[in-house]
Amino acid sequence: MKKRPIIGISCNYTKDTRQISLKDTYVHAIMNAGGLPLLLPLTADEQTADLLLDQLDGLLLSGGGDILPARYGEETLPVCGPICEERDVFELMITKKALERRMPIFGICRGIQVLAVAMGGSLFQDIESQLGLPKEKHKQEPPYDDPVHTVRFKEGGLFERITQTPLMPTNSMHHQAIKEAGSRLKIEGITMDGIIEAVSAVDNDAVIGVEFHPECLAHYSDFASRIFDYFISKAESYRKEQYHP
Ligand SMILES: [Mn+2]
Repeated sequence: MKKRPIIGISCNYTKDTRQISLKDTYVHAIMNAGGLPLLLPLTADEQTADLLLDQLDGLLLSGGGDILPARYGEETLPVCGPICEERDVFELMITKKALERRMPIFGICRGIQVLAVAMGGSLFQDIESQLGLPKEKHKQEPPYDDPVHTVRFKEGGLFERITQTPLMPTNSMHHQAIKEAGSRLKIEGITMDGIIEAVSAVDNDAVIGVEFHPECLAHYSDFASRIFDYFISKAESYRKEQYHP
């Protein structure tokens, strides 16, 4: 019996109404690529996080709000958006644990930022005010499957290999971005205005992140669906490595 790789997806948390939530575009992109999505609860308990990871073959860090700047060594500026402490704590903990296990990780939007902070990097708290970029360039209005900028992938790099293109038209729904990728992440793609939009781990090509939203493009963009196919193939390999008959 063939099992499908199980992909844990981190969710949003709204403390006021005690609601855990996730856009179903993530779920469908994982299922269409052959994975089995599992929505993750939030916990600050280390043992619970370990037990969750025991069930998974891959970790998808989804989009969402901002990370507390103190977690990357900065004071919070007025331009920083709302913070969810529970989500910061859970995602940074489970990401560090997944990295230790060498589990495949795919960070999207906030997820690439979580990946960067977990690996010692830092963020721009607001690219519009800190870099003087026009807001509409990276924070588009719906529909979100409409490309608004182009990401240029590193020549001969991992993302060029995955997507089979040097230039990928992408959507954009973020006001923060990676400032310093740190020594553990390779920069794999940037926009024409210099924003880091794709990374991979220096020591593990199963750990990737993007600032754009391929889950909203995957139904018609081969480039976007190839990224999900790649992630699921890495999760499949990881599952086989873990399985000891
Ligand atoms: Mn962008």
